[in-house]
Amino acid sequence: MTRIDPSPGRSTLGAPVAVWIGLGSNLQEPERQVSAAIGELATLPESRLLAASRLYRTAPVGPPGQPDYINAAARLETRLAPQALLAELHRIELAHGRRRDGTRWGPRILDLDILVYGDARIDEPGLTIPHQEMARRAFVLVPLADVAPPELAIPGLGILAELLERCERDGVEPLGDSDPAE
Ligand code: A4P
Ligand code: MG
Repeated sequence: MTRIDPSPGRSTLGAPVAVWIGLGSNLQEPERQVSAAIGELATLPESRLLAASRLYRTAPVGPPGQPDYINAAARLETRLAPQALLAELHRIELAHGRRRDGTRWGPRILDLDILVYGDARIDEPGLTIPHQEMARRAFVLVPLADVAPPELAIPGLGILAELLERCERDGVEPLGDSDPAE
């Protein structure tokens, strides 16, 4: 993995929180959408992008007939509160032209999910952390394992390596030309 150097000269005062973000797209050149979004995560306020996974081509989970997805994961540290981070992610989704039509698990230009926010367990209107479905989803866990230690404890869900062992990895393939970055 290639290390993304934290920007030099940036303040390290305070206690940033370790955060993992899941990225997904299956519309409008998904590879480009996900790669660009990773670049945009690097520009979030009060945050540093520490690592990005490979890009994975994944079979769609949800309504049939939709295109394959490109999925990835990113590791950040941030001083943004969870709701402020979510607002930043929605801003990026909107800038990519994301429109929510209410179809659950339907096709999308860009989906950015907060998977893990430190050791927080949050259940508020519009924000559930850890992301509810992640424990069962190889398209989330496999990219996450590129940028998180196997012993990562996902609050309320379990240890990453154990969740990975239990999930069905078929249909999750790294793209040949993508390079994990840490
Ligand atoms: N929300 C709540 N918690 C969070 C969180 N931790 N991070 C809220 C981000 N958002 C969170 O999401 C609905 C609302 O969830 C948001 O407004 C936010 O306030 P959405 O993205 O508009 O709706 P959705 O994505 O259709 O629903 P959901 O349940 O979030 O879907 P998922 O779980 O994201 O699944 N198959 C493959 N292969 N790869 C994929 O990436 N993605 C999905 C979507 C389905 N199938 C897929 C993939
Ligand atoms: Mg979502």
